[in-house]
Amino acid sequence: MENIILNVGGMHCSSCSALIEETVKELKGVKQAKVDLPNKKASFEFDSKIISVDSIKKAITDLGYTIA
Ligand SMILES: [Cu+2]
Repeated sequence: MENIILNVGGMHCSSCSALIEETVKELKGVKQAKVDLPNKKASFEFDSKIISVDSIKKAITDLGYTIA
C-alpha cells in the first residue's frame, strides 16, 4: 500500500469532498480516501500494483476539480 496527498482545487462544500471520497474509494485498488476540505488536500491509500496515481488524479479531474 502507498499513500499520496494531492492538492485539490475547486471544492466548495462538504458535498464536493464527499463526492471525491466516494468516487475515488470505488476505484479498484484504492483502500482509503480522505479529503480535508479546509486545507484542500486529499489523501489516498492505494495499491500501486493495481492502480496508478494518474488514474486517481483523472477520476478527480473528471468530476470537474483540479489537481495543483
Ligand atoms: Cu460542493
